[in-house]
Amino acid sequence: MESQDPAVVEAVNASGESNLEKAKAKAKEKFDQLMNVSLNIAVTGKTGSGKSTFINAFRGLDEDDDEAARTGVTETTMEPIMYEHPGMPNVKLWDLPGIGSPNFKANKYLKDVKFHTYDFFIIITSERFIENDVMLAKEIRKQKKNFYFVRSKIDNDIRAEKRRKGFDEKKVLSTIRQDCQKNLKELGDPKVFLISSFELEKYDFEILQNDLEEELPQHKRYALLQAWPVCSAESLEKKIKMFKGMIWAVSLASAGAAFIPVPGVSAACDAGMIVLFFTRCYYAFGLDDKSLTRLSEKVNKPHLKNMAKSKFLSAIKEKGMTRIQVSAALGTLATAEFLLSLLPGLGSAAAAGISFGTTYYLLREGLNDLANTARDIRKEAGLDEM
Ligand SMILES: Nc1nc2c(ncn2[C@@H]2O[C@H](COP(=O)(O)OP(=O)(O)O)[C@@H](O)[C@H]2O)c(=O)[nH]1
Ligand SMILES: [Mg+2]
Repeated sequence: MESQDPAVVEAVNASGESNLEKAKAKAKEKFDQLMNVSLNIAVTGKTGSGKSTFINAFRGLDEDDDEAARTGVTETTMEPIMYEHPGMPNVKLWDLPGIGSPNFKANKYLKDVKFHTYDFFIIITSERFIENDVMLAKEIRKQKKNFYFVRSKIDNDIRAEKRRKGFDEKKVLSTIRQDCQKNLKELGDPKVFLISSFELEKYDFEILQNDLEEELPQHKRYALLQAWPVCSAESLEKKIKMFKGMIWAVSLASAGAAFIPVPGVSAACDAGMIVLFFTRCYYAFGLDDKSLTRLSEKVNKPHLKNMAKSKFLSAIKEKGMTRIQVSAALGTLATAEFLLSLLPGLGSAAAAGISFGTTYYLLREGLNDLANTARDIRKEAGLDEM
């Protein structure tokens, strides 16, 4: 091996490549995948089935947010409407026109909405699936794309059933599921995911995520995992693990030509790329203002927002703000020394100059800082065990 720096050795080992040069090339490719691979999710179904509400919930937005899709309105457009994920511009949700009309033609519909744009389709109903849903699914299958059946507004069903004597949630869910599946037999009994867009942490939302992850190609999984809303402690841990597994790639991709520390010169690493990485963690962990507002209102604990105040997190929020369209060259005016100085006890490491090892350290500790904040907020919200 060319370098004896233990951090370099570790990163090269993690890459699975035989030497530094190959590891760097692979790192650049991985970093690019993490930031840029697109994911286009088509959401379709009858008008009123809950498409727009689902899209807002997925994007972590309230209905009254400026950037939210309008809900509870009659669909007037025959064009798909695209909604970017607020923190990940490469992930797009498409609100497709309703499929309610009696003379619905699935193949024309798919052509009209440019079906090849999408990685997969979510077909939503708030009641039973009808013939149009089935025809559409068949046509999607013909085009060799995947579809997922979602039965929405489960919270409504549960609320109504709760009033009855001998209420048993499991039974209610199982009845709805069977009832939905009855109409889908000819498709070979596909799964139906029961979902409430107002309570993503309940019912089948997480199962849907797991199934999607299994069926998507590896590079698309990064996008899905980043953008999928945190709906449980496990889903948060899965995200943390994914980002941890990327540290070797980010450190190698952001490393300058020099692998030896140059005191006082932070050109040894591209801080813009590092900020970009942390910005993705920040959104993926639900630490952005909108997600925190939504959460604190939901559990009625306004002080939750004050928990996202570590010096490091605040800097990422400030430096990495808004719609960073990938370009690490955005500069962001942060240096690795500056970021290091915000992590408790690491300030002195920066004084020695940013070596590859310190970059590695910065990535690991910075990620821990954000991950721990996200964990603490969930606990304080009463979502996870203390
Ligand atoms: N209780 C409940 N209401 C929902 C849910 N999803 C949608 N809705 C309501 O159903 C209505 C139609 O939803 P919308 O998203 O506009 O449907 P779209 O026409 O398919 O886009 C709105 O009043 C929503 O608030 C849900 O999961 N639970
Ligand atoms: Mg709509």
